[in-house]
This record gives sequence, C-alpha cells and structure tokens, in this order.
Amino acid sequence: MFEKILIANRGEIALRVIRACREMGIKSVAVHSTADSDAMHVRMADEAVCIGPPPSGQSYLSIPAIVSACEITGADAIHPGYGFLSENANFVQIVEDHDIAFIGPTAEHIRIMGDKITAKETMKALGVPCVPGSEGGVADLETARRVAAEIGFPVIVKATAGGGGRGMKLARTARELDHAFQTARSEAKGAFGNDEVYIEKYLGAPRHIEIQVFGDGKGNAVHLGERDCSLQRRHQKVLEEAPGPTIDADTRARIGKVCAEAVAKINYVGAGTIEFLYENGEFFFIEMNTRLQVEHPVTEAIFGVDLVREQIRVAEGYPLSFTQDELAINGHAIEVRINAEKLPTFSPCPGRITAFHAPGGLGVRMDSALYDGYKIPPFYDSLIGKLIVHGRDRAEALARLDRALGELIVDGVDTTVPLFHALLAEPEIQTGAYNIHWLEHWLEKWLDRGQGA
Ligand code: MV4
Repeated sequence: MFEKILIANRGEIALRVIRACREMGIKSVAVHSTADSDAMHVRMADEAVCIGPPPSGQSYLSIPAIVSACEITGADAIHPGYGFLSENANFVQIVEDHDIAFIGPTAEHIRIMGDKITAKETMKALGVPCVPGSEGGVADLETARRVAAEIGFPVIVKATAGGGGRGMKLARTARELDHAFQTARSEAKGAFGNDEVYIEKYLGAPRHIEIQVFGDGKGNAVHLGERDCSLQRRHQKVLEEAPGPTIDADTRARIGKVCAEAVAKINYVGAGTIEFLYENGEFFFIEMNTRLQVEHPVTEAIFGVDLVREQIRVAEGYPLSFTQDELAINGHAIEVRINAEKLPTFSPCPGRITAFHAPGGLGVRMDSALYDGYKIPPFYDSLIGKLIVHGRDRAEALARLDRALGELIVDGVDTTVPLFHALLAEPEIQTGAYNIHWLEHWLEKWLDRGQGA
C-alpha cells in the first residue's frame, strides 16, 4: 500500500488527487513553484516542496526537481495529473529507475501512443476502426499524391509527433496537396524536431467522441462509455458531456467492447482515453491519451466511480474494483471549463480574486483551486475551475448547469462564464445537434454581435 503520493501538478487537478489520497488514508505531497507558494494545493496537501522558479520548464516540468522532492519526502509514488509530465515516457522511465511508482501507464505504452503513426498502427492491429489513410509515414510528395488519389480528397496531413490539433494541414484538392505536405513537414520539424507525417481522409463534420478505458496491467480492462467533446475552440475543449447525446446503448456497448479488448490485449494499466471522430454512425480512431483527462468528472458522475482512486489502486497492483457488468450509467453529466480569460479575444486574465463563491446543491460539483483573495499567477494555464452538473437526464443537467452558473461568483478577473449562459440558450445545445465545427461558427457570430465584450 502506498503511504505517500507526490502530486506533480498544480491547480484543481492537484486538489482532485489530494482528495482521493486523503479518502484512501494516503499522505500527499504538493510540489510548487515560487509563484505558487500561496496556491490551494500547497495548503491542502500534507506536505509541500518548492521545486523552482515560476516558468514551468524550471519547476513543474523539471524532472530532477520532482524526483528530488520525492526522495526528500519519502514519497512512494507520483501522480502526474494531466498536462506537464503526464505523458512524458522519459519521465516515467526515470521515476521507475528511482524505485518510485508512476501512477499511470508504462513508459512503453506512453511512447507508443505519443507517436501518432505507431498509435494508429497499434490500434488498427488490435481491431479498432481507424480513419482511412496512409500505411504509416509518408516520406515524399510522390507517395503523398498516390495515397491522396487512393483515398480521395479532401485529405489531412498530420505530424506523427503532433496530436491535439498541433501539426495538421488540410488539402481540399490535389492542387493544395504539395503545399500542405511541405508545410506540415517543415512545421513539424520546427515544432517537434521530427518531420514524419501521415495522411488521412479528412472528415468534414464529425463529432469528437472519446471512450474512457481502464486497465489493470494484467490483461483485464473495462470501458466507461463515451464523452462527447465536440465543443472546442482552437482545439481547447469548452464543454463536455456524458453520455454522448447521439450514442445509443448498443453503439456504446459495441465500440466500448472493441476499446476495452484492445487495451486488455496490450496489458494497459490505468486510465486511458481512446479518441474517435464519429460521423454517419461510424467511429474512426484518431489518437489515444494515456492520462487522466480534464473532463473525467462527467464519467465519474454517470458511473458513480472515483477514477483517481482506481488509478492509485491499479498502480499498487490491485485488481479493478468493478467489472464491466457492474458499470451502469445513471443519468447525464455536463462539464464546463471556466477560464480566466477576457472576451472576445480569450486572452488570459490573471490577477487577484476579490470574491469567490462556488455553486452547490444536488448534482453540482465544482472542482477549483480558487479562493477569496487568491492571486492567479500569469505563468500557467488559464483554467480556474470546472463546473460539473449531473441530472437524471440531459434536460435536467442543462437546467441545473444554468442554475449553477447563476450561483457562481468569480470577481476580480474576467472569465468565460458569460459564454456559457449564452450557449445554453442555443437550440443546438439544447438538442445536442452540434459537431466539432459548430462552436467556432457560433462564436464568430456571437462575438461579432458584440456579445461577451
Ligand atoms: C481530423 C479531422 C478531420 N479528419 N482528422 C484535431 C485535433 C486532433 N486530435 C485531430 N483533429 C482533427 N482530426 C481527420 N481525418 C478534424 C480534426 C479537428 C477536430 C477534431 C476534434 C475536435 C475538434 C476539431 C477541430 C478541428 C479539426
């Protein structure tokens, strides 16, 4: 049994992990930069270690500093949260070489899924449906033209080292292919030091549906249904919901089984998310995330499970605490991400919080590291809270979200809250009739009308 876990993160996700530790009787260690001495995660943990100056490269991303903090405090394990070092295979390797447990998948699985070509080949071989495209990498223009001619335009050129929307170029016609291919390669070289690219058929109006999976590392795995994360702005998720408004029980069981079996076969350990584009009733794998995701609470709400507790348990070698048959969906959950940002530009808005009140009541969860008088530092992500609502059905969840947003008070900085009030009034949000492009189009109109200004 772990006695002490170090959380290599900050903000609301650090609190999320500290809370799970406390419920399990495990001591927690916070790490923080000098900019975060007054942060909530430092106050809430049992111990705290300062690991460096404000820039994350010298603190939350500093492997020597984090491993040293582990040794000094005698922590047995590290929980990486999301972002920062959570999907860094080298970090995982170093942690394990120091006899510290990493709460997450193996370095090998992180490496496989971090390279998008290898990830796709692996998933394809495991029977997961993928977007039609090149077999592996495309090294020259001639091959690019041949592949594109085979699958048909439009096509998208993607960097194997990319992911999450970075390093992609669209070619609508053959005329655009040469340019798309060359710029994708040179941008990939510049951004990732790796110019390998692959080509896929471009899907015009899909939804982003992701399947939550969980493995025990010993050939057993379950799925916890899907989340619809189609509402994004510049590849940043804005609102997520579970179950997906367009996914029925049969469809869920089918794709869920494929995903659970795939990760079981590779002895995957811990939480994972298999991302799909979903169009005309078909799933197409795009990427796998080997971490706990920001939006995990919507899955927790409808399944009534604690995913962080489960991550800690399987990292200790315990079996999964639920079987697939025991996992049943109860109601509907929606999360909105609240950012300290100024509309209409969404520019970060750090500063002093002069008043904070979190909403409450039945079916309301607010994960936030804010408090009255807290000063949001300018060095990190602008996410300041996640509001998660749970209702018996989607309509109840939507009404509850509007109610809870009305109770929320964040004074002193601008936030994205006004956006959500407006979004909830839209028929497409009320009915769930949106795809990955809907939000950007709606925002353009909404901001043009001077809203949120
Ligand atoms: C695509 C696509 C259309 N066709 N791949 C963007 C993020 C990365 N995870 C994959 N992305 C896309 N890949 C094919 N073959 C459209 C996108 C995409 C997108 C995907 C999910 C959510 C929002 C998006 C916004 C723009 C483009």
